[in-house]
Amino acid sequence: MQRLALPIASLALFAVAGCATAYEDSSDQVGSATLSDRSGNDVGMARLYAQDGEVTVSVDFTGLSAGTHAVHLHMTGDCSAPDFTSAGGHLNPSGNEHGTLNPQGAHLGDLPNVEISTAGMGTMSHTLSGQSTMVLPQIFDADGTALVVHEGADDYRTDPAGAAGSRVACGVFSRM
Ligand SMILES: [Cu+2]
Ligand SMILES: [Zn+2]
Repeated sequence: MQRLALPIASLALFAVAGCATAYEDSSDQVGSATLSDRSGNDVGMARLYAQDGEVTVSVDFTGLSAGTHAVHLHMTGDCSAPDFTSAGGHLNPSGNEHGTLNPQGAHLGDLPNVEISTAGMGTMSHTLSGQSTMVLPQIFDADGTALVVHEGADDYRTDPAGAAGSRVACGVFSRM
């Protein structure tokens, strides 16, 4: 088994890397959001890609506090309030409860936690459930959509927001 395990792990790594590269193809990019913290500092960039009928959110973070942070799509593209509550609740067109570990979940806007290094860096990528023809009109609806980062981790089950604490960064998606 020991001799088999390594080549299989290598193949899995190769598959993941191949996938990430495909989504970095700028011709598939359909939107972006510049993320700002509460002091107005630039703390990263979120990009939306539409490929093979699905939508992927990829985020590069810089200058966030180290540790585990929740990341969500929030229903209103408005980061104007100092505490970012203007972005509203999670993007949830299906009327579900919050969290991938919640039997009544999840919201369309529920994304995986990101691990931020001591240097303040981190990346997160997630393919949203549903076809892009359904998902993109939800993201680019009349009042838009924001990507919000929280102070703490999402427990993936506590309705309505994963017990993730206050909002520390926010960015509004624009279409491209
Ligand atoms: Cu959130
Ligand atoms: Zn949620």
